[in-house]
Amino acid sequence: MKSSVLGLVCVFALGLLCAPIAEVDGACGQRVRKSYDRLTVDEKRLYRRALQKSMDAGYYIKFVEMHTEKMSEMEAHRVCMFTYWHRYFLLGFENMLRSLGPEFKCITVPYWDQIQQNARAMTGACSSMESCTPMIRDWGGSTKGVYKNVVINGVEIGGSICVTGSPLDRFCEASSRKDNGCAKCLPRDNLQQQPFPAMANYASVYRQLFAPQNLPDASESVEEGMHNAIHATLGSTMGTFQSPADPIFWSHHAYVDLLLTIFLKCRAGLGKLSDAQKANNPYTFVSCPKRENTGMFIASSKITMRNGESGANPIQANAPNSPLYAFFKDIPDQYALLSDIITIGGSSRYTYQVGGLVGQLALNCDKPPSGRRLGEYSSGTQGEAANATRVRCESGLNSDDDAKSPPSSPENAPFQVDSSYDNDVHAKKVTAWVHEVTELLRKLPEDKSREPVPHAEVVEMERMVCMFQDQCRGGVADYSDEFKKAFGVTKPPPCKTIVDEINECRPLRLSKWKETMEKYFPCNVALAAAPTDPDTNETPIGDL
Ligand SMILES: [Cu+2]
Repeated sequence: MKSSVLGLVCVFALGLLCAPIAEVDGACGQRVRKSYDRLTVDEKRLYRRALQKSMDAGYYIKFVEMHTEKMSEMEAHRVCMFTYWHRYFLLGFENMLRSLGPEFKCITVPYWDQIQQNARAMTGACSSMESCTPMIRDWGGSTKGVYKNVVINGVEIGGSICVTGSPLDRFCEASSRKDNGCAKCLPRDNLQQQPFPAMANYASVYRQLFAPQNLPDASESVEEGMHNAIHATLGSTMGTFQSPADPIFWSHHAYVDLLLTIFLKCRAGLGKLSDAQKANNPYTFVSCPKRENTGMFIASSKITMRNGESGANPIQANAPNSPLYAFFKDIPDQYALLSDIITIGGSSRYTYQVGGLVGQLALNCDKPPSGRRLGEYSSGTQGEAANATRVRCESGLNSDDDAKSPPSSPENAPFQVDSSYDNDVHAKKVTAWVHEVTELLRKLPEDKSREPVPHAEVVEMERMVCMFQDQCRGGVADYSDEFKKAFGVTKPPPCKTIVDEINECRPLRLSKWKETMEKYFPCNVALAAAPTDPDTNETPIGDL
């Protein structure tokens, strides 16, 4: 066991950053990230205190700077290294929280289990983004605060309200401000008015993860799927690249990170590849283009992640003169070496505790609980399994590559399994619905007009979920112009493309699709501020 002596690091030049740095060592064992909803009340309070302390210490805003700095952002979004850039970012953030004092030394970022929350939204147990997401309510909600915009690291952000509940009462919007010069609130939109997005549904996430055949495609599929849908639905700060200013960001990205970890586990296995093999494997690293014709990411490419107020005088996070050096110095900064979470070097290795629907994806991969892979029975229905937005109203693909699915691995050990999810009534309803629809689709005559594709049943289920969202959960719309501009998005959300296509030229295969859904999921659910059946894990953690 290494020593856990505390050091003191001060950045005198700024006069702002001065906090104890705990050695980021192995005293806590392997890091295990858990669903926020599975934390105890004390663990939830501890994490929120760490967020507050990181804001007070002046570290928090530096992470917002790195997400917006031009050269860094070029490697972070709309690019094949999206997953690994954010993995490095999260590890540095987690190390920073761990450094804030002995009580925080074993903390991990809790993930936002969006498939589970979507299941609850589907069954009507909750309805709005806020009522479905305990961490939003625990971190200030979205309706109490003051009316003002905030210039976060040089960019003015508005919203329905500037939320003042903890931990946002400690938020400071620029490195050069402190104490009473800080906003002490964070803009959010009214999340009691926003339904939970369909792109986080089990069937949709399944398609996003298992239709792609290599890392760049999987990364893009998740980035353009549930990742963007959640950012866009939350809007305000979360709808911009200043989004790390909202603590929800870290839990959202921990979930994205978990999903891409499931992709690797199901394709190549976790802990199976040497560093040399990681650098040349379709599921871990393939050379892929940078944005704006600036070259290629190659196996030896290192991450660009720089802090500096409003982008001025940027310093690489792991450079010895960086105020964040202590948090990044031990994390491998070569993209290819970040590909497998359980073999990342030094103290950075980590894993996830999983259960419920995301546990099914993690443990069974593209095999449903009955043991048969959904894709084995594809009778040829849709042509766009690999990318729901790629083809619209055409007669299928002419390539046969997409019809071949790599074998799934039975190796489950790398994840920790939490069986307390097993009897969750909402997850069970989704599973029962998946089984019923699978059987109904298999009874239909083969659709000879289209090429067979893997996961055809689940692709059809995603189409049903998108239509259900459109007709029963507040509608499916294109992204706002502001969001498109902020995130550089050019395509509509996959659900929008799907719904338009169903309405224009390709109806759902089951004529009684809506009745089939309503056996499990009520259509008319009014948006509400609180869930209708709060379970025991929804104990409010109160204000500090
Ligand atoms: Cu990002």
